[in-house]
Amino acid sequence: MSTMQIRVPDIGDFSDVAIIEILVAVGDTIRPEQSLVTVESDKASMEIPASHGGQVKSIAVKLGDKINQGDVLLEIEAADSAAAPAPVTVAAATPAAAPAAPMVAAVVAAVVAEVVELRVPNIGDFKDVAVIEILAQVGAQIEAEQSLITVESDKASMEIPASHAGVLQSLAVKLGDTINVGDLIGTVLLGGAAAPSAAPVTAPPAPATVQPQAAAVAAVAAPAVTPVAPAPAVTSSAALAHASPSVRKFARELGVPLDKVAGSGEKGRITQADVQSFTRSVMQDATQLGATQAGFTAQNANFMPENVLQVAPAPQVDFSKFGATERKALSRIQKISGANLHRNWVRIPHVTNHDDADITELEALRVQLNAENAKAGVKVTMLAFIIKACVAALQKFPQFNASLDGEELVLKKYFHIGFAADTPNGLMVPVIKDADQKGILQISRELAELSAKAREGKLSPAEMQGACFTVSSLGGIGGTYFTPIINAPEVAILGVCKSAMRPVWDGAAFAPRLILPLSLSWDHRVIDGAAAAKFNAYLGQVLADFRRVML
Ligand code: CAO
Repeated sequence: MSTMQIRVPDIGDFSDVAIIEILVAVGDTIRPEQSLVTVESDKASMEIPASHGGQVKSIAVKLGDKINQGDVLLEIEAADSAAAPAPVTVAAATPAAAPAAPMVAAVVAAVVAEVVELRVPNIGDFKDVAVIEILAQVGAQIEAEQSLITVESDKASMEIPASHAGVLQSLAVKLGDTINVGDLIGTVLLGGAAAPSAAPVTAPPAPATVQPQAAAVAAVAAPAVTPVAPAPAVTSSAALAHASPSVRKFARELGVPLDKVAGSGEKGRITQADVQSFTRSVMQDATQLGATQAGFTAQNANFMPENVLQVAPAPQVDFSKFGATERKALSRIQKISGANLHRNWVRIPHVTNHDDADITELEALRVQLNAENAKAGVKVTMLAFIIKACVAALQKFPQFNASLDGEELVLKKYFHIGFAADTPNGLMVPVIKDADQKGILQISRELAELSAKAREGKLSPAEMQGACFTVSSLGGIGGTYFTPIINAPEVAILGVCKSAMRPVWDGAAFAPRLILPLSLSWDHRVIDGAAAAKFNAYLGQVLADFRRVML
């Protein structure tokens, strides 16, 4: 074993580039070519891989440090065989004959009269890289060095700037195109102000910096970003959020944590508009935080409390260090319900009361009803009775059938009960409308129909709207008690778990009784503990003796 230093390899013309991510930790065992740090300039970002494998003894850099070729990154303990010839692939990837040049090359230009073709310059080992952003519009005046497009490989992204100022006449690429050295990006009319949108430019000013030439300029203006080594099969989960360098810079200036921003671009890429809308959403939430409104607005779906509450960001862990991993995108429903649940959990001061209901007799009735109705094809589950019992409790305790609107309580005179349904795509909450006016068989029928629709992803928006109160039943699955999250703008939710036979003292002896565990979460701004305890107790009484539903 020997100790060796891992240094920054030849990274082309990157100099004084800031470290924005450290991808390894002391004690990690690293492989040659594993990414160690991510650096970023104002135009490109790249990961710097290890030249050797071994165990990390110390890290010589920290976030924000500016580094250059030759700087020490890490010290590792390497097996002696590994310390021999350095298998550095990064430096080798730099085109050997390329002259020193700006970090991102000027675009190769071929000039025809006053119109200059903008082509992809030498971008080192970048091949078939995807265009992920178009940064300029046809008809717009562009400046020399202004970024035209962003391209991205699996390890780095870079912006390709214009070599000449003028009016962008055409774009030859679109999002998703893959490009290579020499490909046409577009054409620019040298000099002149932007054309009015409808009118063509008829009198372009004389070219300022490029002499008209008949043939394409063959020489490469400069090498571009030094490409990094090929990605290892399992990449760091602490990998960069999907955003171009300019968006990263923009986000940094605003103090926006990119890992909290949902990307709306191609493949979930974060655009400047996403950063702006995140900022708007956080600002709005910050101003609304003190308000006593539980209502949901689409704009605050991305609410990130740490931005307001100043808590530390979630840890970024490279799980692949500990074993094999696989990444799976959240479903659309998971994303939507996740944002809503998060908001509700943060905004509503939840308290959960647990209680038990004796459903021995009710279960006997349920079994009997199912025997009688077997031919009718309607299966009665305990959930139908629970929904009906909840209606009775809501009628007795109206503040549970309410929503908070500013400093007023909206008391509802209707009884629409939502129920949580577990579907392959995530949690959905269909609604049984006017449950007070429906019998157990009708509610059972609707439960079955709505559950089936939920699982098939066929619920209409109307079938998921208007609930006053929600029941989340895990009774068919198991468990004893849990703490359900209130489905805002409702003010309470009942969680139900699996009933079980338990010995209950009847004053003289223990008797076997079927006990249903109840968990009622309630909004402490609207309800207090005494009311919640009474609600649960009454619910228990109704379930124990269902005749009380008629009271
Ligand atoms: N105790 C004991 N058994 C129960 C029970 C209870 N509280 N509730 C239901 N069961 C039994 C049913 O009687 C049925 O038994 P059989 O198969 O022997 O007839 C079995 O459990 C399955 O019931 P079910 O789940 O099909 O029907 P349901 O009406 O009770 O529930 C639905 C329907 C859609 C609510 C349920 O299928 C579901 O999706 N539950 C999950 C809800 C959820 O995910 N909540 C968590 C939200 S927070 O993440």
